[in-house]
Amino acid sequence: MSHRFLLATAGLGLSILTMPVAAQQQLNLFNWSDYIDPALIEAFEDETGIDVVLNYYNSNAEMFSKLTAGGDAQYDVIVPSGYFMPRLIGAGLVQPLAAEGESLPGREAILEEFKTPDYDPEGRYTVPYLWGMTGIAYNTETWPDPQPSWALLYDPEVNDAQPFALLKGDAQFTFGTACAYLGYGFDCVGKEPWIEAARLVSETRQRDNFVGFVDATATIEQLARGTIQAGVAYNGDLANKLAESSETYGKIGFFIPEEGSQRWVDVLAIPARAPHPEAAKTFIKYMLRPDVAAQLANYNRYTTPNKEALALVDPALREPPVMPDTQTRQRLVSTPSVSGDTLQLLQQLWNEAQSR
Ligand code: N2P
Repeated sequence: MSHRFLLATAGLGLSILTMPVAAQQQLNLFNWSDYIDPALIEAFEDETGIDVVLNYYNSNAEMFSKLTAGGDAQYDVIVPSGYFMPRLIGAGLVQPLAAEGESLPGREAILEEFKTPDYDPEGRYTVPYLWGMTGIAYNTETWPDPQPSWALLYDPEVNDAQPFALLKGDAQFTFGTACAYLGYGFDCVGKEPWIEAARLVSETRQRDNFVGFVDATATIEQLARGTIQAGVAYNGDLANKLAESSETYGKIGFFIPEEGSQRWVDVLAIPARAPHPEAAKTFIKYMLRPDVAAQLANYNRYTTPNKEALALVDPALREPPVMPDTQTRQRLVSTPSVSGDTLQLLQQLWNEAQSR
């Protein structure tokens, strides 16, 4: 029996002898890669006696397909982007965090603007984890002073020869980048803008310098290696890598295109058939603690939706480029949640855009 397990059960006295090894002593966390400080996991394990098993994904689409393939009975906590929640709720893949009319203790620490979001109006299914922005990451030696525009990816006259990538994984995301460039706004929804976006993505794919659809985290690695010169990435991922090694990542720049982009919120949720739902709630309550939320943000270089944590984070996280200035904020929109026929149309156009 591990030392940690003994500690956790010491208070239970003799009953331990008659109990099977507690089923709640494990937590299967399914998270984006490189998205939590390992020290936070260790501290949680030490404090609670719960062993954390980590599994990773790199896009909402990847997470969604694992959940529908049985992952909803395998994982205890997932970290989808907020706009993905209605799809998960609609497909019966997540469970409420608290009974109706009740709320999870610790929720009061959340900033007002994140308490009753569109994707979960009563705050029954989610607790916000971190928020950030999507933009273009590029090689500053190739483009010392680029126009901050999606044209760097979509206009062959702006970039006729340098290798570049588009974002893999989620239709709405990549169509958002195309829609913004075409003037429909990143939060475009509906047949007309999506057909145009699909056409643009499809044409772009056929350019000689298009390398492929690449996940945002991998985009940064490919930029560092020189495989690509421009792609789509998230602000904190780059900041985190820069803090790790300015030598490897120092030549990568980042901007929020002037035509607009996305501000996303990632959330904690519990899959419908999670094997350890109580451990999951213990973990979510832990993540709501201001000191823990601040450490999470400091490590990841993303912005915290936790009001009390905001006072505790590294001051650099309360300033640009991590915290957008007023001008940048005006260019940011949330991705709207779509469902039913609209979602089907989106998937169909996305499949076509990737294969035609
Ligand atoms: C993980 C970044 C994930 C944020 N490295 C995307 N919403």
